[in-house]
Amino acid sequence: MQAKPKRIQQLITDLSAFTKTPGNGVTRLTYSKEDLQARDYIKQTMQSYGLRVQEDGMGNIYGKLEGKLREAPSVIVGSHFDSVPNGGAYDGAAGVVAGLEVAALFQDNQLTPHYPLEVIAMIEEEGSRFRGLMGSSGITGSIKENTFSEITDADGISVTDAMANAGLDISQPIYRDPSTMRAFLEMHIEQGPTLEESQIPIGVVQSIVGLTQLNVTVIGQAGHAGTTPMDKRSDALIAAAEMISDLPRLAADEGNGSVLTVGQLQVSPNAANVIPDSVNFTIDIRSAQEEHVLNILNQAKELIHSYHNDRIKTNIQQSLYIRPKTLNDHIQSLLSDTCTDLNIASTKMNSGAGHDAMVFSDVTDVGLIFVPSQDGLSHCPEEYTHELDLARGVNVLYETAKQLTEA
Ligand code: HGY
Ligand code: MN
Ligand code: MN
Ligand code: MN
Repeated sequence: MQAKPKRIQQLITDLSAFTKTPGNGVTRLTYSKEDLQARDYIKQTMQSYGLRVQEDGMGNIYGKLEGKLREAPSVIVGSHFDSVPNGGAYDGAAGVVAGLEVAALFQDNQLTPHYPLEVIAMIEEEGSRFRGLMGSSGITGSIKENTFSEITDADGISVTDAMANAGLDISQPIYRDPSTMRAFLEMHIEQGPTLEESQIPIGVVQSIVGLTQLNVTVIGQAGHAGTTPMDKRSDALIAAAEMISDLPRLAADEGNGSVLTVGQLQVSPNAANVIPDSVNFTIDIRSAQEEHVLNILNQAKELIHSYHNDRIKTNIQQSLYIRPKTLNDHIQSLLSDTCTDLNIASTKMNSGAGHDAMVFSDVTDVGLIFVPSQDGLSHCPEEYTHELDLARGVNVLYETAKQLTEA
C-alpha cells in the first residue's frame, strides 16, 4: 500500500490549527500554548500508529517502531514542528507528517523492520523564540544543556525556565550517541520555485548553505523629540538605519548566491516623541561556500563598528554559526534510485534554507528530499504544497526507509 494523500492532508490541516494567529498563518513558537497543543496531537497520533512515544529533556518527540533487532541503531524520519511568526502550514510540519505516514505505511503493510524506525518531531528549528536548529543541536550535542539558562527569548525568559513552565520532564536525556542512529531522513517543502518551474516532483538535496546569524545592538541617548537640537542628538535608530541600508551591498558584492537579510528590528523606547536610545536588529548571512559567509561576516562587523564613536555605541553577538554541508552520497543515491524505481522524476538540488538535516549530517548518514512549493512561497500564510506532491515524497521516503531498516 502507498501513502494516503487524504490522511496526510488531514494531519497537516489539524496541526495548522495549533496557531496563535488563526486566519493569518501558523505562529507556533517553542514551548508556547500552541506548541503544547501540537505536542499532544503528535503524541496521540504516534500512539494511534502503534509507536512508543518518548519526549527528550528539551521536548523533542520520538515515536519508535521497534525492530526485530532490539537496541539496534534507528532510522529516524521527521522534521521540526515549530514555525516562524505567521508562517505556513507545511514548513517542518510536512516532514513530521511524512514521518508519521511512513510509520503508518509500515503498519498498513504489516511490516516489522529489522532496524528500528523512529519518527521525530523537533522543537525550535526556526529560532523564532530562542535559537535556530536548537532541537536537533541538542540531540547531536552541538548545543549543551548547560547553556539553556543563558539562551533567552525577547522577553528575557530562558530556555530552562520556558521548559519548566511548559511542564517538560527535563530529567530525560537529550543527547543521543551517534551509535543509536543508522540514518536521518527528512522531507521538507522546497520553499523556492525550482521544482514547480521545472515540473519535477522531487528534489534530492546534495548540499545546504552555511549560515550565521548576528544580534546587533546600537546604543545612543534618549531625548525629547521637540527640545533636542538636531546637532545634539545621539539617535540610535538613525545610526542603525544607515547601517542596515548599507549591509545588503556586502552580499551583492560577494556574489556566488550569497544572501544577507535584516529580519528583526526592535526600537527602544519606541515612542513617537522620544529619540531612540537603543536599537536591536538581526543579520542573517548565507552562502554555499564558507569563505563567502566569512567574508561578508567580517565586512559586516567592520561596517557596524565604523559607526562606533563618542555618541553611538555598537555591540555584535553571534547567535548561530553553521558551516555549509554536503549530504551523504550513499543516501542521496538511494533516494535518487528509489525515485527511478517508483518512476518519479527527481533532480539534485542545493538548499538555501537551513534544515535539521544539516545538524544530523555531523553525526550520521542523512537524506533530505524537497517537494514543490506552490509559487515558491514559504514563511508566509500562502505557503502550500499539494497533497499528491506530499504523498509522492512520502512514498520515496517509505521505500528508502524500508531499505535502510532491512538487515
Ligand atoms: O531559516 C531557515 O533557513 C529555516 O527556515 N529555518
Ligand atoms: Mn523548516
Ligand atoms: Mn523555516
Ligand atoms: Mn512630555
